[in-house]
Amino acid sequence: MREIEEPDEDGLTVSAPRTGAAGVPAGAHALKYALEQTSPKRTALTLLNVNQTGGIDCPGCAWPEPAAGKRHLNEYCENGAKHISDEATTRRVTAGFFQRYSVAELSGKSDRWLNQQGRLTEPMVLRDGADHYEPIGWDDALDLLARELRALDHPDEALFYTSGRLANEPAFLLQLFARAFGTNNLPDCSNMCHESSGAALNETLGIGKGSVSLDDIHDADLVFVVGQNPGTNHPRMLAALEETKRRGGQIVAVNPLPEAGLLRFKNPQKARGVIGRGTDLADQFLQIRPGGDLALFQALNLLLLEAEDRAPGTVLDRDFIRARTTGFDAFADHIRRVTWPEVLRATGLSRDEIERVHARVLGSRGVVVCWAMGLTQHKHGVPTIREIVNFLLLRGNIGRPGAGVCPVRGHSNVQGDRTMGIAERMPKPFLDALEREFGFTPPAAPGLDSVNAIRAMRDGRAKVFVGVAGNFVRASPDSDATERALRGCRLTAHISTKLNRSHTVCGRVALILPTLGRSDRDVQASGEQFMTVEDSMSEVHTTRGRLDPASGHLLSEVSIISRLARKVLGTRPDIPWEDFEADYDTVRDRVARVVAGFEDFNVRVRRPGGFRLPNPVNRGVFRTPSGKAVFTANDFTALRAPAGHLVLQTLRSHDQWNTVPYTMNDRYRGIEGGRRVVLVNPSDLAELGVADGALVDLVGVWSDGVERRAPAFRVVGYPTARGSAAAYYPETNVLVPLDSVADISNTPTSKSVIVRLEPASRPPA
Ligand SMILES: Nc1nc2c(c(=O)[nH]1)N[C@H]1C(S)=C(S)[C@@H](COP(=O)(O)OP(=O)(O)OC[C@H]3O[C@@H](n4cnc5c(=O)[nH]c(N)nc54)[C@H](O)[C@@H]3O)O[C@H]1N2
Ligand SMILES: Nc1nc2c(c(=O)[nH]1)N[C@H]1C(S)=C(S)[C@@H](COP(=O)(O)OP(=O)(O)OC[C@H]3O[C@@H](n4cnc5c(=O)[nH]c(N)nc54)[C@H](O)[C@@H]3O)O[C@H]1N2
Ligand code: SF4
Ligand SMILES: [Mo]
Repeated sequence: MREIEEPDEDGLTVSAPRTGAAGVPAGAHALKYALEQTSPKRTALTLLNVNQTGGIDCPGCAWPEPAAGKRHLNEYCENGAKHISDEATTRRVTAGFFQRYSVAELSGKSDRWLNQQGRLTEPMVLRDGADHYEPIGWDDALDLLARELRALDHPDEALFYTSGRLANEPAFLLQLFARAFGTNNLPDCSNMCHESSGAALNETLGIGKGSVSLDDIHDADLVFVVGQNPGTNHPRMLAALEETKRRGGQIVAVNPLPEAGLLRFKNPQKARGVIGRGTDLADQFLQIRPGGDLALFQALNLLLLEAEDRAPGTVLDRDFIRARTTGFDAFADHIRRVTWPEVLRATGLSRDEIERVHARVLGSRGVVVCWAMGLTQHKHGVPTIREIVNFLLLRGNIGRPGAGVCPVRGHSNVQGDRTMGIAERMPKPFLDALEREFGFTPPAAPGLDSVNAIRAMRDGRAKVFVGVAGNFVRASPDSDATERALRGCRLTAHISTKLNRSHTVCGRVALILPTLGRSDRDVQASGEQFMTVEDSMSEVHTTRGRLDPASGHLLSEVSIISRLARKVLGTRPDIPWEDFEADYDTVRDRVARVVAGFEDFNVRVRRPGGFRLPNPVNRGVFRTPSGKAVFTANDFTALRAPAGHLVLQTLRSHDQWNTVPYTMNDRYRGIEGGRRVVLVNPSDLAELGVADGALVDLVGVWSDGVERRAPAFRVVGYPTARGSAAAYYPETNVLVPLDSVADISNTPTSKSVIVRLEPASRPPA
């Protein structure tokens, strides 16, 4: 067996951060990764099909494709190519591999090593007291899991975690099974991701989704890109922003880091982008302090109110505010109490910079605000996003062309999973529809989200953990606490495509249930199947794999969930699980009757490009209790670290997919050959008396007094905002306290961890 070795962590080289993204080098890097993982033939079979009408939906991010008919032959980005080759790899994890490595040995391997071993090929079990996983047949594996589930004192002792890789059909079946079994315990990656966006948008606009389409981005006069690194995490968003600029729009980027993709873009799909200098993207870059965005948008709102005072009737959209919103007066009173010294301290910006943005706002009719984890993973994530809604409502920038809210989603189908009912609390009309369709009463009590699921396992209230896609152990905060929680379970089971850390942190008994990926052909009793996904802009379309499955033993997620459900529930309630498994059209027929907006699902999704779910906001309809959009008054907060400390954000490198690093490089930031680095502003280093290049431990500070330490990080002087630092996730998850969560959304505050730097307690690994 070919073993993939780790490169030396101390092979680190640091060069100046890049000032632009994409272009030819990006394409070459993707192809190199693809050919390392798989054969030229498989590369061609998959890549030519990515994001084509009727092809494979890129398993990367949730950025939408252009309309059918307007696509390029290579409608994918460098990172999309890496994500798909990582799945289409020809490397295999076999029964022999598990015979060779004990679970203890696997626990000692890095996340990257585990992923590089290749695709999982057959179901494996770790029996009580055993050191090694051993093969188990599908029937026995599912019997074992079903027995443990049935033996629980209450269905709420089970947890069903999902990640946004899951397509709509298995997502719908999983929530159906969990609710028929009797629990709403459906924690998902959203809880750690865009939950703050959903919470803020539901409250203020009546729907937890973005309101814009690609055309709105193209047609906007002004686009804000806030708390987001699109050059790495949503690369084709740069093509959309380039189009905005071409049509005369402007872009304002707000970020503590001068990310390459925010500054300039060389479009690899255009000759001009390949040979030329590319497009300058951001017209203005605001290097904000972490957590300063609430203050920034409050200042912009104050400036708008004052401009309206000076020239009444010319700045605010008075008709829109009167007819379509509530809460304006209380909001305005509140904003008028915001003071500049507070704003400048919280943001680290100058008044002049903010006034220049204000001037751009006054000169723009259509404004779109885009954001991602730089806003949602802070204690004040929800109020920050509510303040952005205030900002847009003031000038009627919701529900008209070229304007609106754009939370840029992470996983390719994370939005669809929510639409299908993957959430620990779903609105009553959804549960009622399930009841009508399937003839059982879903549990009414809310279930557990991700953070509460960890607490429940820790406290012995949850005993069986089932993970469908994802890598719960590494995605979650407070790694040591999370690992202890999972080890306390009676059974942990994971439905996965590839090996990851969650398979090595086991309950008393553990199961690995290997499954088909997006790129694999899925053949069932009625023939070849396709599945469906919903992107960040509510476009629903098909995804169909073309490759021969990684092994003859793999089952699809739909098959695994349907068979498990039948074993656990028997024939009550009367749900035709066999039909669902045999023909996914029968699943979609049920979705059409349960989920609003999916009428005629099977017909409409087969049309080229699929269909867009309606967003009532774009018809001026707000499904809030008052029937109007809601202005909110949000308390002003500034995020400060105590003297001698820094605010650490945990983020993604260019070469990773969430918990899975592909290589040790982060090209745009000039970091190569190592991931245990911490980026700090040189002036802060001077103040702290720490040398650039020093080896340090990152030590977390939190009110529970527990010492959280991430050992042996190399300090890199880097132009980040003063007082802040950045290091990669998941290596730093050990530092994020379980109880440090965003108000209302309960999302871990992965972008504001208070740390100090101490001389390293051990040499580099
Ligand atoms: N290649 C690749 N693509 C991905 C992923 C991946 O891992 N790899 N993951 C996917 C997923 S699930 C998600 S959710 C998205 C994540 O997409 P992003 O949100 O772009 O991901 P992060 O790397 O977490 O980057 C957060 C950005 O916010 C900035 N930031 C941090 N704190 C603040 C703040 O207080 N204010 C402001 N204004 N900015 C701040 C950081 O400097 C950084 O640029 O990407 C998706 N796409
Ligand atoms: N500190 C810190 N923590 C974070 C974040 C952060 O910025 N900082 N970001 C958070 C965010 S935004 C997110 S979304 C979460 C991500 O958390 P998750 O979604 O749980 O993690 P992933 O790394 O995407 O999961 C990768 C695994 O998914 C499995 N997989 C891949 N494709 C498939 C498939 O088609 N089917 C099945 N069944 N399995 C598949 C593979 O086994 C792979 O190992 O992490 C969160 N955690
Ligand atoms: S932008 Fe996102 S969805 Fe599109 S090809 Fe790149 S990774 Fe895939
Ligand atoms: Mo995410």
